[in-house]
Amino acid sequence: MTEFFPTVSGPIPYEGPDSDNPLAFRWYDADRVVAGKTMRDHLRFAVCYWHSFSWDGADIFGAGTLDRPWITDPGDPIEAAKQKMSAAFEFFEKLGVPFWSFHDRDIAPEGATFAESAANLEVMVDEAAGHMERLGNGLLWGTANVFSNPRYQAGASTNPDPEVFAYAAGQVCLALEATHRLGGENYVLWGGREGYDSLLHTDLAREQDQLARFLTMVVEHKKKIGFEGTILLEPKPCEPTKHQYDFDVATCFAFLQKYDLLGEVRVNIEVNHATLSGHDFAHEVAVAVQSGIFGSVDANQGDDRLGWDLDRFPMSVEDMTLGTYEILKGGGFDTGGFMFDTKLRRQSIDREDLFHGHIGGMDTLARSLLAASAMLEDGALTDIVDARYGDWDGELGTGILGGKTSLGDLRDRAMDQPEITRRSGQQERLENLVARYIERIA
Ligand code: XLS
Ligand code: NI
Ligand code: NI
Repeated sequence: MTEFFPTVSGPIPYEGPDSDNPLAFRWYDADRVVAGKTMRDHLRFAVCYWHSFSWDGADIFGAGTLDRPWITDPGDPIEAAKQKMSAAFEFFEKLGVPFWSFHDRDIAPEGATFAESAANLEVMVDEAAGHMERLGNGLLWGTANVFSNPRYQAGASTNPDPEVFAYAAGQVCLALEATHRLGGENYVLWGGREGYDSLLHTDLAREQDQLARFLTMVVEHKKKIGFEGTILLEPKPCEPTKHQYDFDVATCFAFLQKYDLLGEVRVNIEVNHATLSGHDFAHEVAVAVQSGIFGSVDANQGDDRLGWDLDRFPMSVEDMTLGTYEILKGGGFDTGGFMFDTKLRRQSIDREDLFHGHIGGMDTLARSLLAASAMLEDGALTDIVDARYGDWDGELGTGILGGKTSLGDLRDRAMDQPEITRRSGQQERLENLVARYIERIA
């Protein structure tokens, strides 16, 4: 069998923070126990198939740049797909990553008809099952690409043409079954082209109802086939459409409530989608946790000055620490994990660069885990937050929240009260505290 990554023997070893070896982890020590669980079980890393193995570096301004010998056309599309899959599994094995993720069209070529596409998918799911058995790795999630083919130009479930809805439903049905067959822990629905570019030809109410019906059918089918993974929506505010319906976590929460899907569907939060929606990653996690819909994370970051989905590997320990802190505070991942929905930069053309990107991302998140869990264990911030709201447990607070006090009561009470004493919010002190936890990681 061709070896696609001959310069890396793998599995990538853990060598500690003093190591200068670029092909070693400095922080991610899979077996190290942190707050009662190994790093492997806390972080649940996954590599994505699409950007890492199906993409050759092409962008809207130019052709592919990356050295990707497995993306060739040997004449037979299934042989090509098998070759790509062996490159992917060689990479998963050498990196030493416990999970992977795919779209149906990443692993199997689209055929001339629906039936042909279905047959291709079946062959490639068998192939993947063989690789997974050999390697003993897991599938974090599967999904369907219902946005690339021109038939989806006006969306999949939100299309004005019910024929397109029906076709997409068939495709998602097969992708869900494939995910189930491969033991997937989740099934993801990113909105793709579920949104609009112009209100002049869009019926918002109909499109939302269609989306809800589609999602309900997915939930029904999940139960029918006995899939025990979690169904996840992936919020994103824009791109490719001007306004995506799954704008952010709060929007998804409202949607799930309105259509009675709470308890059935959670969210997959992408770090850079949070940025694009004008939020911090930590904010999106916190909103999901408090709404009971936190599921999984796509760990790719953006760039503060470029307003599109850049899919960079996460390199900011500070940003990731704040998000990881919210995840841990909420009890950590259940079926979710940190998935690298990440792209290399277009000039990082060597195959080995795929290792450097993932090693850096995994180390960033391992450091974030260490800082966040120390903060949580010491109660460094929780004690301050508890004290800050402590008066709500007193007579006044419980009276108000218990519904015993009226607006008029509070008017009367205010008549005899002296001016209120204010307290410092100490934001800078707390920011320094977080910085100290990050400095102290060991
Ligand atoms: C696009 C999304 C996509 C999903 C999977 O912005 O991040 O890659 O994660 O369809
Ligand atoms: Ni994503
Ligand atoms: Ni994205």
